[in-house]
Amino acid sequence: MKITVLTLFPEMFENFLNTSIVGRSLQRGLAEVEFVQIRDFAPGNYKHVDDTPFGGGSGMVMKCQPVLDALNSVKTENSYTLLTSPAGKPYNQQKARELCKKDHLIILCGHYEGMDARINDHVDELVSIGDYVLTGGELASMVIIDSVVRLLKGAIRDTSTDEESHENGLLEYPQYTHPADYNGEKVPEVLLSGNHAKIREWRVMQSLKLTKELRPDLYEKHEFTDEEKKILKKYDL
Ligand code: 6GU
Repeated sequence: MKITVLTLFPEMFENFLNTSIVGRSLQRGLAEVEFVQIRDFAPGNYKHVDDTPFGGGSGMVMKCQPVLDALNSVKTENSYTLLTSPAGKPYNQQKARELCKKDHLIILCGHYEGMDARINDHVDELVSIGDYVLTGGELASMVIIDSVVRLLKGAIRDTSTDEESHENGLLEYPQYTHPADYNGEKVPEVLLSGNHAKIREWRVMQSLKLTKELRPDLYEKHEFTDEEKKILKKYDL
């Protein structure tokens, strides 16, 4: 997969792209990330990429010309284009699963107080990573890249994404490692039992219980499997 990031601040990505799972995956060639400096497409000596908003108001707005010339310099019929925006569609694990199948992902990082709205019609979708405001789309773009690259075949062990939070619409069950007794705080007995059926049941029960408590919004939408229904009944959740 190829990922092209259009930004005014490519240097923000440096450590991120060289570290941990993402760094290793890029080194192994599972994905390639390239940058396009939007400012390179601004004319003249001043290289202005933004201007004052029509109708007045505070702040500056990014101009169509440098942004769309930058975008058109890399777009092909194989590209899927995202614009990061606090007004975008909420990003989630399902979207990450969709994006990891694309050949060429282009992420246009919104910046300053806003973008000329005519830019919206030149991308496939606007995405937001949550209900808060960032100064720019670079952090959002890194969130998207991280969540997509780790899903590429060979990035991590195939099985390790299956039971994660959000993969099945629920939060993950709690995990523990050695020691079994940490200053009197004990690991749940069932996990030491070696009884795999019991352990599985406990994990599903915990996953359901935690999701109901902490994320009633997810719990409400969840379509319960037969196994989950049985466990809900048994534990009176
Ligand atoms: Cl994608 N961009 C910006 N600037 N702020 C955000 C966001 C994106 N998602 C949440 N807040």
